Amino acid sequence: MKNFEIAKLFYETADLLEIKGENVFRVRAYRRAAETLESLTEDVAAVAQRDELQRIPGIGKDLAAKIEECLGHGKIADLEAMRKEVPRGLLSIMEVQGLGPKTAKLLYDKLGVDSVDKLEALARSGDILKVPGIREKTRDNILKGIATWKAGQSRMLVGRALDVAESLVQALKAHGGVAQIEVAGSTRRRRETVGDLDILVTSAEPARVIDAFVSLPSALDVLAHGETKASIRHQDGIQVDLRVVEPEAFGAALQYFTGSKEHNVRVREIASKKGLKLSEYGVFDEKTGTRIAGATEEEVYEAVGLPWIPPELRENSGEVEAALRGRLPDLVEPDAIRGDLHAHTDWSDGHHPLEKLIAAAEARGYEYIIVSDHSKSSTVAGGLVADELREQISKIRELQKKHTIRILAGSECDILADGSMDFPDDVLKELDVVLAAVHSRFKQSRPEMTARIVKALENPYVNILVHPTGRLLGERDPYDVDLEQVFAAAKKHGKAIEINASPQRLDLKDVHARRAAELGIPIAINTDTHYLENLDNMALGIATARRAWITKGQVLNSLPLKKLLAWAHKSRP
Ligand code: DGT
Ligand code: CA
Ligand code: CA
Repeated sequence: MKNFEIAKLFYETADLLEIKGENVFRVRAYRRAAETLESLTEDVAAVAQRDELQRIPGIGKDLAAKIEECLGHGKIADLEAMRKEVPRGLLSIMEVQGLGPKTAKLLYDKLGVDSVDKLEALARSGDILKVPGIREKTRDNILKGIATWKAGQSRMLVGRALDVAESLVQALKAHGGVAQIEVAGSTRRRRETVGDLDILVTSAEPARVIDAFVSLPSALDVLAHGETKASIRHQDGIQVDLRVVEPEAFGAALQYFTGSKEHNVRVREIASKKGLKLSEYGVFDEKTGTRIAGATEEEVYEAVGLPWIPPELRENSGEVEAALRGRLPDLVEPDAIRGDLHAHTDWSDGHHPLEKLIAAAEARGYEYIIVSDHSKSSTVAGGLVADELREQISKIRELQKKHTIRILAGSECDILADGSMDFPDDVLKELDVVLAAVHSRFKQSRPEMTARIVKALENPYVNILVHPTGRLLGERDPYDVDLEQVFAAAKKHGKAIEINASPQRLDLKDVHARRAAELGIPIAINTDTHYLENLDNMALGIATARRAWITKGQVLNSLPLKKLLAWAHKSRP
């Protein structure tokens, strides 16, 4: 568990303790500990490993034990118990900022407010002002809080959605009664953000599965509760739809609920031309109504005359036509990746020593790993000056003697505002691979930003343009840049472009990566690791590459080491 996740549980504990009218000092202790955890720069797991939790200000023996519990079990038993005591409706309205636990309880007791919708209606009508202690100002704050809550209810990053989905699948399996289970919808297609989760199940005991689902501790609200269908609002703020379907229709349902809607429309048209009816229940002969297929997706596609189409391609962006012509791309698979070409260490803003990064990459069976810390102008990220970089290079060469994995000396070198590189050529030439990135002056005009990046790509030592648009999903828009010109320069000078696999970035995004790859630009799929577990994000980068129709042959880091180095050094003077 990450610091912020534990903090979230502590905040919730504090709220519930307060509702229950527990000792105010205990309530305050949890809140303060949560704040401390949020501002802690180090991973609390690392502190726990050193057995130094109680050295953190405000963390005593009890709270240290709770942190250990989170790290060990991913939850707090006391909190789980309290969640069961406090009505769900009350919990759900407490998510609204500006509405403290006391006011929430008051509204729940006096007016029966048990949903955000009800709260909003009563706040707008002014009825909540009748409750003693609720003033105009409280009402304004509540309405503002509701607006923020609604904004936060919008789409979730696919990385997080996958984690939530996986935990739900595990929980449902653990309850028993589940035969087949799959996550469908945009999550299965690996869209960069997800509106809601769609889970499909087959079961001999649908009621058992549905009851288990709506009773999950992570279910804040039950939005619908039918015999074979239910929807909940998950504590992480996403809606989850669960459907129990017949085994003979599982493939058809999976195909239908994976979407996209536009893809499904095209497939149904093709079915219809063949005199077939395709629905979530199966493929049927239109005249006789006989079922032709439905148990597996493969047989559903086959019945309408198509090969199985990978979910990442199902966006009606040419995949159906390609499938009809037998020209679906042979999409890149995880085992094609021979190494990671973007990773940080604690020499700059990474959270682990160099040695740990190397060991982790080696444990993954990678053939190579790069060390690409920031350059000096990225001061907030602790960028290295030339001497420090040289020191790091010699350290890498020394460590190399003890390892079979090839440790590549690199740098994530800033592209300065005028397009020059943060290190001079005589420093860059000591590196095995050079990454170039924009980290400042994001607001430059489109012509300025484009010229800046194009100039960087002209540098003979630069190899890979990383996170090419600088976007942070839901936080920062991409900078204004003419990607066509950037791609043209990359192509002309033989440079690669990155798909940054970090869930907040996924930059280049799918459609742009598809264009770059079509132009023949090598695509590097990199994790930009800052915490060792970020190495796992490679899967998201690969998913994005697959959504971009990218094949193994187009991926830079599918090259064996020798070829990679030959490529990286070919334009050097
Ligand atoms: P999301 O949740 O907004 O990220 O996107 P999806 O694609 O998961 O969409 P969702 O959850 O509304 O529905 C899941 C899939 O179910 C969708 O991709 C296709 C299918 N589906 C849902 N409603 C319809 C519909 O009205 N017509 C058709 N053809 N398919 C639908
Ligand atoms: Ca969905
Ligand atoms: Ca849905």
